[in-house]
Amino acid sequence: IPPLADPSKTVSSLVAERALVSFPIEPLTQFLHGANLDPQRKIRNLLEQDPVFSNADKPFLSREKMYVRSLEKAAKLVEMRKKNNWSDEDMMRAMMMVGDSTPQFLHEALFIPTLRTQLSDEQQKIWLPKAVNYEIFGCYAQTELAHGSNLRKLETTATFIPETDEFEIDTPTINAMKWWPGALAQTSTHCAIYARLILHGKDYGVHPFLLQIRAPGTHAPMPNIEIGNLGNKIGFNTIDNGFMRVHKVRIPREQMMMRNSKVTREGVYVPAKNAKMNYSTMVAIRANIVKNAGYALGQALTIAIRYSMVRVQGGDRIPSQKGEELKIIDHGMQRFRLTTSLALSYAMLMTGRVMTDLHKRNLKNVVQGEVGLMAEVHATSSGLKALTSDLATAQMEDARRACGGHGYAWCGGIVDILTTTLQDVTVEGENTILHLQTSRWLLKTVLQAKKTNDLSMVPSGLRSALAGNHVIEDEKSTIVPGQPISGETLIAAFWHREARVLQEVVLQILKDGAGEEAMAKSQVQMVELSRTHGEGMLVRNFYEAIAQQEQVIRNEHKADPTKGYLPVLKMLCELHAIHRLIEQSGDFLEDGYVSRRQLNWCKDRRSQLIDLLRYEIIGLVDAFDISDNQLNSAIGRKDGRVYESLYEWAKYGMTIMEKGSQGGVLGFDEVMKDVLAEGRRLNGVATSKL
Ligand code: 6QA
Ligand code: FAD
Repeated sequence: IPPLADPSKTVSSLVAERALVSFPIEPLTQFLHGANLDPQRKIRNLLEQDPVFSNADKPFLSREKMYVRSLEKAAKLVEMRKKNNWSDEDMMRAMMMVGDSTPQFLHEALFIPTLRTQLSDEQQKIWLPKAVNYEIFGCYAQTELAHGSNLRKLETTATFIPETDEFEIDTPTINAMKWWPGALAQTSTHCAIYARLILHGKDYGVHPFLLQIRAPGTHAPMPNIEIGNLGNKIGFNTIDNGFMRVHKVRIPREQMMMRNSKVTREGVYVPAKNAKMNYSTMVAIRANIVKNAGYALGQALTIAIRYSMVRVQGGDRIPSQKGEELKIIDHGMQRFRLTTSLALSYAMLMTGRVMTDLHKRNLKNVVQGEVGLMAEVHATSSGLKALTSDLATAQMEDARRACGGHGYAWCGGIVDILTTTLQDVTVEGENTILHLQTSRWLLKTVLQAKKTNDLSMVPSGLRSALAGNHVIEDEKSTIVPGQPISGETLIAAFWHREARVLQEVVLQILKDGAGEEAMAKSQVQMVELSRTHGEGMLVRNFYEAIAQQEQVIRNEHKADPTKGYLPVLKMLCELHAIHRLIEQSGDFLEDGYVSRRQLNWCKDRRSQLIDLLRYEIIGLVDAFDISDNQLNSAIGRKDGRVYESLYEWAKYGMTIMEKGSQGGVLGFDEVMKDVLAEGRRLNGVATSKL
């Protein structure tokens, strides 16, 4: 956003709001970011000193210029990495701090991890240094024009040619051409290409290979490779998503990625311990999407909540207002929308951590050839990726609407983050497909437990919910009017709901014969099952994160956990669980787990919590620690100087628009002059007289 004069000034309403927050912000920021915080801030300081990382011009650029600008940022990051000796993790941090997407993301987050998890140690010695030093730049080419979700039906082939010890890569039909890969159209020199392995006429299914696609020096496509750009998308337009046709291109056998499955010089196939090891990049990105969902929503809410404390509109007829208008945050509906979304973003952040830890544990195992955790990690990351990307994008859109007209403007800042994040419901597996994966795993686990009479695989909360009679009479209820509702009660409610949905799906599927046919028939219920599973995890992980932090504050920080941010987080957590229960109350009410009267008490408690949190929410968003350059928002800036900033932004836009017509008014000389002159002529006014 264009800078303003007198940068130390903050509008008085935000100063007053911040003064009312009950806890110091920094310890909460430290809790949210953990060990990442210091390196993150160090890197951000470096970035923000360099004008190349300013995002002010982004909305005014053509798509071509946007792409080149993002490459300039990427090139600078590469330079900085070398100069500052950044690790892979530092580079990921830097990319997240840029506040813009660059094609480098595909190289760093998809291509290099694919090399690390799919290349053998010997192959890594050759290829990793090239990739890490940017001698080559890569992308992930899996999806085809006609197939993306169902990987078993990809058509690209890699046929072994024993005579020359090579593979021949081919996209035999138009449908088979690679379609969608980011950084494929212009940026990459190489790609990880997923193709069916054909050995002596036999099809061994989809495997990864390394393919050079552009020539060194000229960057022209290699012979027999046709590459193109897919054009504009809803967002993410700094990235060159592309297509590629490959006509019988030979690569050495050693360019099959052979960490997991192998083909020997004799053409013998050595299978991986688990064929799904080929898919580990997808699992990693799904886990990453879960990790980032709460943060992306937090970014939109930082904008919407700050703006709602500066914007004043309506309410002047309320007698106590004595003719003064209200800050829009003080309209009940605005506060309700934004506070419940904020609770969700925190719940997702807590779950993101659990997902990251689980994924890291699995990755360490997989690289060493241990596959025991894979199915669980695949199921957990699939359902959570689907749930969190759905919820985050829906609530971001709601936050955008909550900013009225200025939310629709690009310079409001939510449009860019929303349209970038919208891809997350599609990429790495369309959300429905992924929910179905989670449900399959849940159903299998429960059916297996039932068959063997061994319930140890079934989580204990679910076990007791499956076994118990959960009708709670009002007089025995742990939901009491005007009182906090305990974590145990709310967690048990979510287990109960999941158990009920699970039982319904199991019964239906058993009735229909328990095979693929039955599951295909029950897709709607299966997606519901995965969602209920994920919703329960969001609630449990939030409570568990708070309980753990309470111990850390007491034992490690030697401080009092009843002071500071923790009591506020507890309210936020309770609000999250109660709000999600009310939002889906049909499921909880149906067989009496929660009575209608108890539901009304829940609603009262929700309102109470939203009121209690009224003067905390600015602290809760400031604690995300998102800089103004990352937000790139005229209305969400930390100093609250919304109207000055909107005006500066529009003036800046005008200078760019006017440049187009060499000092005149863009469009007038080229088009409007004649249209207006013709109008005047028709009205009988001589143009020459004017
Ligand atoms: P099945 P089968 P059982 O947003 C970010 C952004 O980045 C942009 C990057 C975007 C990059 C991409 S890359 C392309 C991603 N493509 C997909 C395809 C989705 N489809 C699939 C599979 O086909 C499945 C998972 C649907 C599986 O299909 O069951 O067939 O393959 O499976 C048999 C059994 O194996 C189990 N299984 C499957 N996968 C795994 C697994 N088990 C462990 N690990 C796995 N990975 C499966 O459950 C089956 O089990 O038999 O027991 O039921 O035969 O038909 O994946 O995703 O889009 O950019 C940035 C800027 C943002 C981030 O920040
Ligand atoms: P489809 O499967 O055609 O989905 C269409 C609809 O059919 C969906 O509603 C889906 O739920 C439904 N459907 C399909 N099958 C079933 C089923 N069995 N049961 C129930 N419903 C079903 N790919 C790469 O390889 N590399 C990349 O870098 C890459 N980047 C991308 C970036 C963007 C911005 C986008 C949009 C896509 C990218 N992709 C990439 C491709 C992406 O991974 C796929 O588009 C995605 O996996 C969805 O697959 P699809 O397009 O085949 O959808």
